[in-house]
Amino acid sequence: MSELPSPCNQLFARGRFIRCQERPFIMGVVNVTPDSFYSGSRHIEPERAVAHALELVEQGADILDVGAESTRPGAMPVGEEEERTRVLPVVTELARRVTVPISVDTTKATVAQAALDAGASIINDVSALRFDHRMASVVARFGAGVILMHMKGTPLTMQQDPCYRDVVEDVVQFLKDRMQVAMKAGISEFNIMLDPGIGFGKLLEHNLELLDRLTELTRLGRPLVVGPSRKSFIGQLVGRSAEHREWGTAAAVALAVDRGARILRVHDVAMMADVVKVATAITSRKASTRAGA
Ligand code: HH2
Repeated sequence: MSELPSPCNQLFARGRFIRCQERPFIMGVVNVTPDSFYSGSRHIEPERAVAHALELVEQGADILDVGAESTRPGAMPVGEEEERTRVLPVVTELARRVTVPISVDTTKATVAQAALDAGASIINDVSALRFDHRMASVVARFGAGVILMHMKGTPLTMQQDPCYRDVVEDVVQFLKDRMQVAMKAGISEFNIMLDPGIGFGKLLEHNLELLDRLTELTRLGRPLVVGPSRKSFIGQLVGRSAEHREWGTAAAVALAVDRGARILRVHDVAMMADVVKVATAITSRKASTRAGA
């Protein structure tokens, strides 16, 4: 039986109830970029990006995440105008054609504002509102959902010898602080999702520990977004390029579901939808057994 959402972890985006407490949601990645780390996700022409997004919805995506600036380690930043030009036609067309919520992966307030005007309802800010001081007020004004993600430094610097006292405690403290900043700026707690930022300023061991101890992040009381899809920590373990990391991704997704992830950000929606269904069937059985014991 599915768990009913408790009031403290309900999630809304522009007034719409996102039911990810009833079952984990799949967020499908749509990259309108020429340089994302996984070649299968690059769709720089808007028509191809839209076609790909529609396919992901067919395959079971509960949310679409449209991004126009690669955040892979060492990526060169994209200018504001260029990012807006890439993202807007795709969001505008998708807002007409899909009913699932559209998230936009950006750290720039002007891009976020234009995307929200065009019909997006979630801002996925990998800087957790740090890179653009106007971002929080844009999100607040629209009552948009927002993903606050942990990253050490910036995409240009984040993999330069990242070190932590205790990676889980440090990420928890960072997310707690960013949540306070967001709420002070007028963003409702009910609009916030949190993400440990797999691969963002983390060594292999940090990524593994965060995934293993993900349950500890659930004490923050907000839905957890987790994005392990095809990332390099999987490559380090299985010795394969990003094009051949779907099985490794499946293992990470299944364990993240077991440890409390509510939104899985993935490239391979059809495959990971099956993985999430099976993992959820097993974990919810454990929960109901505990409840009945
Ligand atoms: N990972 C990427 C981008 N955005 N957002 C959140 N909230 N969590 C993540 O783990 C995350 C993210 C990297 O993946 P991708 O978009 O496929 O790559 P690129 O940044 O190279 O376009």
